[in-house]
Order: sequence, then structure tokens, then C-alpha cells
Amino acid sequence: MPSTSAPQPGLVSPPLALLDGGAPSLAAIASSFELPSPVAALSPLGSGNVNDTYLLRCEAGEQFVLQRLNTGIFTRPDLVMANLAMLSDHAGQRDWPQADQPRRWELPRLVPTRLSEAGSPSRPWLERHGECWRLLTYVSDTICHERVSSPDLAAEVGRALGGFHRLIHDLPCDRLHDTLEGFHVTPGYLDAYDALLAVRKLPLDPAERLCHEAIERRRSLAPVLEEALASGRLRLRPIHGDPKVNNVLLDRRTGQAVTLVDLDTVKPGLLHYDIGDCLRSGCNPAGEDATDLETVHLDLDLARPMLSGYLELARPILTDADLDLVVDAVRLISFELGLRFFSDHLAGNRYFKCRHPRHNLERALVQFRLTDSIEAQLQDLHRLVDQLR
Ligand code: GN1
Ligand code: MG
Repeated sequence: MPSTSAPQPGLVSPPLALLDGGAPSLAAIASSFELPSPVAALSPLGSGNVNDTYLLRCEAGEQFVLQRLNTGIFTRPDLVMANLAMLSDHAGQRDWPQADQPRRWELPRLVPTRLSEAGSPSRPWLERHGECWRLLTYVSDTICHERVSSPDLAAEVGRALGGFHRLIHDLPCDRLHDTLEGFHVTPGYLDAYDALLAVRKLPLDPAERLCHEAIERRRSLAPVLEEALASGRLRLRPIHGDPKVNNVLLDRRTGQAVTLVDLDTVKPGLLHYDIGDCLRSGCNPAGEDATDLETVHLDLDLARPMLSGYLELARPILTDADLDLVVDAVRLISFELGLRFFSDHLAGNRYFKCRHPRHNLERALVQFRLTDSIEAQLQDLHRLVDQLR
């Protein structure tokens, strides 16, 4: 594996580099927000591939989440923050749907910056040296899982997404901004891939050829959801956009879902993007970074409870056409992520953070293997959806 000493686009920089002498320091950035007491500690949080996230602890013990938004990807932070604020207003105070007894449900909220010296109104993000920072409330006493290890957990992850969809389904799409144009529009990713391939000078190596073949075999699959949208079979709804399993927070004590985090891609889209992403991330026990491709598969014993948990809450807002396309969505979103990872590999690792130069290529192979496994179980998956209708 080639070593990389010089910073490369997309390669992860040392965590907390800014704490030691970087200008401005993380603590100084954090102090620009309305904190209840001075900053005591900052440490990296989570494993997101796009933004940089830190857990902030104040001297009096309160905790917050400090984030640098990746403005190379989210080029309009103002729209991201406006959607977040709208989401908090709409769904932050609501009760969990269909709960027979009160249940914890808590959306992260934006913390405003301190008033500027000139007394101009505070806004909930900070621009410093071309970077965009924000502070969010921390949803305490929760845990998240990188992988799903039991059917019970799978069911709760499904309920988390179903409950979230129920809570946001009446948020008017025309009031939500499009924070990331083209996100999950698979034919667009295919066009971008073709453009990258057209300018490629080096021949593909064996692993790259496998990815290329995996894509060529499935070209006709790419427009399945967008065609259903264009024909009026599906319609745009508010979605999460990124409900991979580690974005579901569960109460540490009860194990019940408390919230979904990573809300930058809450925007108009197809519920199917979310259903597909939840199942592809939660039902592959080997995870996105599996090193042994033989272990990568879609586990029906996880997919069954996850879909059932999802439908427990989301069924009232779904149409028959929605249900007809669930299996296509799971297949498509796994394929799409493989295509996105491989395209980013060809582009020089500019979008997803990577731990080494072939990371995106390896991730792509995992998603294509997962797509193979989904395709081998299409009949079972269709039967499952029919049983749960
Ligand atoms: C990115 O940053 P993170 O890990 O939450 C990506 C998702 C991918 C995911 C794959 C805005 O999400 O679409 O499914 O990586 N988010 C964006 O791990 O592109
Ligand atoms: Mg994300």
C-alpha cells in the first residue's frame, strides 16, 4: 500500500490538529457559541465520511457537538441550517408516533453564536477562514452501533426510520431547501462515472476492472426510482437522506431509538433512498469496511425485523406503489454507493474521507458484493415485502 505523507484530498487529517496551535483553535471556535460554561474538553466523535465532528464538554459538565461542515460538498450552509431549524420547529416537539406510553424523542438543535460586537443578530453557524462551524445540542445517554448484531436491534433501527418518516411526512417539501442537488439520483452518478472514465489515461487494474464490470452489468437498473418519480408513481417527500445505521441513536438504558442524527441531507427526496440506505447499511453484518468479501451479504434475518419495524410506524404514510419499489430501492442504493465510492476512487478520493489511497476502491467492492447478495435473494425479499404489506 503506498504511504501518503503529503495531505491528499479526502485523506483523513490527524484528529485534533487544530487543538495544538492551529489558528483558530477548536476551543476558540467553540467559545464563539452560546455556551453555558467555558470549554473543558474536545474530542473527535463518530466516524462520518464527510464532516468533522467533535464532542465538546463544558466545565459545568454540559455536552455539545461541534461540527465543521464540509463546504466542498454542502456549498450552501445557509440552506442546510435553515432546513435544520425548520425540522426542529416541526418535529422537535412532537411525540413519538403510536406510543402507548411517553417515549423519549429528541432532535439535535442548533446552538446560536454569541452576539457580534456590533450587536448584529446571531446566526447559528460561524464562518472562519472559509470554514463553516456549527454547534448542536448533544443527545445524552445514547449509543449508536456501527453494525447490527441482533434481530431486536434491527427492528429498533427500522422503527427509528419509520418513526422519523412519520414525524416529518407533513413537513411541506416546498419549504425545504435542496441542500445537495443530485444526491441519490443514480443516473447522475452514472453520468459522472462515465465522464471520469472518458478522461482516464491509465488502464484499470484487476480490482478496478471488477468494479467497472459490476457497474456495466447494472446500467439498466440506475433509473428505476427516478423513472417512477417522473411518471408520478412516486412523489417527493421530506427524507433524512443518510439514515445509515450509525446515525440512529438509542437510549443507553432502554435500547429504544431516541433520534436520528446527521441531518444535513434532510430535504425533498424519495423515501426509498432512506429505506434502501437503512437496509444496505444495517443488514450487512460485515459492515462497509469488510476486509473479507466472502463475509459480505444481506442477512434476511436482519432485513425481516428491520423492515417490519419500519412498517410498524411508516405503513400509514406508504402507498402500494411505495411498497412495490422497496426491494428495487435496497438493490439500487447498495449499487449506487458502490458506484459513488468507485467514482471517488477514480477522481482521486475527493469526496469521502479515506484512511488509505485504495480505501474507496475497497469500499466499492464491498457494496458491489452486497448488491450481488441482494440480487441472489430478490425472490425472498419480494416475498418478505408481500408478507408485511
Ligand atoms: C457519507 O458522512 P457520512 O458517513 O454520514 C455519505 C452517505 C454515504 C456514507 C457511506 C452527504 O455519510 O451518502 O452513504 O458516507 N453522505 C453524503 O458511509 O454524501
Ligand atoms: Mg452523513
